[in-house]
Amino acid sequence: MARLKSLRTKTLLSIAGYDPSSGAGAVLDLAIFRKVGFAGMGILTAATAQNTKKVVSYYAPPSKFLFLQYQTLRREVSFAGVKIGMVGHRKNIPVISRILDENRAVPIVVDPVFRASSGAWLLEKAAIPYYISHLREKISVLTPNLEEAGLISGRKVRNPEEMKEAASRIADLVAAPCLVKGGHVSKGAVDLLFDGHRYYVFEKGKINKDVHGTGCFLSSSLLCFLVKGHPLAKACELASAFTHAAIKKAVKIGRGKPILSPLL
Ligand code: PXL
Repeated sequence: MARLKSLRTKTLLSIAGYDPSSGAGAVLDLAIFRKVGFAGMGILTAATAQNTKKVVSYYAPPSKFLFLQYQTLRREVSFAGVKIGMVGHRKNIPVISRILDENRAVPIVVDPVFRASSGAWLLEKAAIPYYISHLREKISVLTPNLEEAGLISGRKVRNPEEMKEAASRIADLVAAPCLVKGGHVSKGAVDLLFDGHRYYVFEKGKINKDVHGTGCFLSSSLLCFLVKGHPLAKACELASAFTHAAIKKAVKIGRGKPILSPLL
């Protein structure tokens, strides 16, 4: 009986970086997958050296090794959904694109991680158009924050009107819906979805708390809600609310930003 249950448990894959503080990246993704009721597996694009204050450096293993990690898991497991976070190196982009080709039938959530909130670049800026072109027509939804939306669309994104423009422009570029995350410190921030037809605005209320890992939290919980069968707009609403609740409970462990714990 227990064996039958484990065979029915759906497995989600995170393709992401390792944050030793556990506040973001693959560690957080896997904790959320498990918290929501899925099995979680992760393949690492890069290992960072960071604490709760800042990213000091990172190392991306050769892209062949990323593919080997995927292939090795894939020999025995099928994935019910895939989340992509930090890419780490432009050479990982074609490998990720190939993995997406092999997982066309399941939800794919992409969180475009370009820069840590402490300022360090996690993917070279010049690789952004290359990255976006490799995601085109292969993903379910892209979830940039305001800065990432600006870097992808080429225009500043500071308010709900600019979020709307950026969301539709980005949806055109990737040929997929776009959820722009409206920041976590400004008053009355919103998340805004453009699904290719219309806009949806998710009010977040105000929390004056700058928390590490909110982007990873939102995108990995969004993947969970999609795989559970919710339509996109409902899944975004649930993920936005789940993230908001987690921000309220974030804990300060080091001297830097508070971090999220899906177990609290
Ligand atoms: O929050 C973005 C992010 C994602 N993934 C990893 C990170 C960070 C930010 O520091 O280190 C691995």
